Amino acid sequence: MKVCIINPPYITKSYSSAVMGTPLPCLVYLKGSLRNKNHHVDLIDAKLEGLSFEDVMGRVKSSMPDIVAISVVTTDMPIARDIAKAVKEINPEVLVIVGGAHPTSTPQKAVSGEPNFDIAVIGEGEVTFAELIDALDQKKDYSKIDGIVYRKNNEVVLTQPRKYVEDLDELPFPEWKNLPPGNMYYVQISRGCPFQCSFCYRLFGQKVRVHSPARIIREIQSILEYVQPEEFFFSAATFGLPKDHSIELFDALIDSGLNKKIKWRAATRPGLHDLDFFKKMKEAGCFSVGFGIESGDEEILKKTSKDSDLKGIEKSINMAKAAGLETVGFFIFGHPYETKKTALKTSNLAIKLNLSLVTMGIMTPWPGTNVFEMAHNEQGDYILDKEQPIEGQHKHFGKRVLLFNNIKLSYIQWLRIRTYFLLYFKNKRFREGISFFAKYLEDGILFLREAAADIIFRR
Ligand code: B12
Ligand code: SF4
Repeated sequence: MKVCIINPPYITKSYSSAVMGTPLPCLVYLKGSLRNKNHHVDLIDAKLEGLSFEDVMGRVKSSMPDIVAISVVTTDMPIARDIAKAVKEINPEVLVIVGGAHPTSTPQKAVSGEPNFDIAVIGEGEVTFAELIDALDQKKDYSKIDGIVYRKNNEVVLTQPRKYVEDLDELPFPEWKNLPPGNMYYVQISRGCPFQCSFCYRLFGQKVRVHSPARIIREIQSILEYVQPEEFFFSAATFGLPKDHSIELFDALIDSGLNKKIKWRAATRPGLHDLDFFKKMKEAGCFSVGFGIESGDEEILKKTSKDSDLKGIEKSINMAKAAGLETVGFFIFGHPYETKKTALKTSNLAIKLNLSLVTMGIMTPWPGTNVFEMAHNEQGDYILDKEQPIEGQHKHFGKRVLLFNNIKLSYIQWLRIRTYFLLYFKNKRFREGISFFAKYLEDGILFLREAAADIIFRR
């Protein structure tokens, strides 16, 4: 079978310029699962290569695959639909398979109302995809394959859920050189998260499953054999769980000498690690640690089920700084029951913590989350524009569908600008501030346009 696996292009050009250069892991994982099976597999990572929709379709047309497989997060849905439609226009016999966070969190809707998506893979993809492609190749019945959704006589059929792979090392070793070189590489450490934050969909369940340190080291070495990336991102829902595994990994990085050869970053949550842990992280080659801080209000923190408090947040950040790590803070405005007062506290906390970098997001009700349910049930002081499709719920599509009873979007936009500005200038980090604003100039203009629209339309 000739299979083409696609990571769709970014919707906006400016966004792509800021984050281009990072290969999408699931493409190499999925290709790995078809290794030694006599299939021909092409990968198109449009985001990595900065390809447009037309570029992608040009490549698909020239390779003429039997199957086009698309990886879809919710924000990619409009462009994934366009690709599937264009594929069917070229040849209606080509089968389109989708997978990723969006179909996984919306299994009932993954193919219904989507005439150009034939089959969706739900959950962890490697094993399901390999079984499915084999069945299609051998023209066998695929109705017994776990973890898929498809249409049969206009009915949507959902098969049994796919069980998670317990030992991640059983998954095929990814061959990153199947993609053009990038400047930042995600290396998967674990899958699953035991926490239950109200705004997050846990893609791979609650149980944390890990790759062995030996395999992680081997994967990094295999990447270094053909490219010297600027940095690695140790990908995990919450880095540092379980602790013993992390310590073993740090030791393996130190013993192999990789700690001196690579720079890596990771993201975790406050209140989980102590000073010794951060010091060991630093010794193992980590240069930056991100924290999901979310809010500066104690009550909101309780309501997000984040299970952290302001004291713990400050302590964690100070320890990471004391260990010599850069600190990144992820914050969200628009938590359930957010008010002007609580949002201002979030802005003030971000400035006070004097983090190396902050991202101030606005709540998006991703499917499968408590926030999504609350928004649909008009709880949490949310106002939802139900006319908008779910994938419209993102800033890059213009109109936001989630609004708030107690706080205007224009005020949130003002708070975001205030935070970015005061983080640098109140903390007297003038040079850094100027280079931050210069780096994100293009995004900044879009952001200001968005903010201006919210102010003009009094949203
Ligand atoms: C770590 C993480 C990240 C990391 C690394 C992501 C990565 N791709 O490895 C970073 C920081 C880069 C990131 C970025 C983003 N993330 Co994120 N991320 C997570 C997190 C915490 C864990 C996900 C994970 O372990 N990924 C590992 C990879 C291997 O999984 P995967 O790419 O989905 O691929 C597997 C399956 O989905 C499937 N699959 C995927 N594509 C396809 C395609 C086909 C054809 C098939 C058959 C199967 C298949 O098979 C793959 C292998 O098993 C989850 C939350 C959670 N607790 O689970 C959020 C989460 C997935 N992220 C989310 C979002 C929104 C994003 C961003 C869009 C944020 C943004 N605005 O830029 C980007 C999108 C990047 C992308 N295209 O993946 C949302 C997705 C919601 C949604 N409905 O779309 C989640 C669920 C968090 C939330 N807010 O609820 N993320
Ligand atoms: S936000 Fe982080 S800690 Fe919370 S459920 Fe998602 S991955 Fe887990």
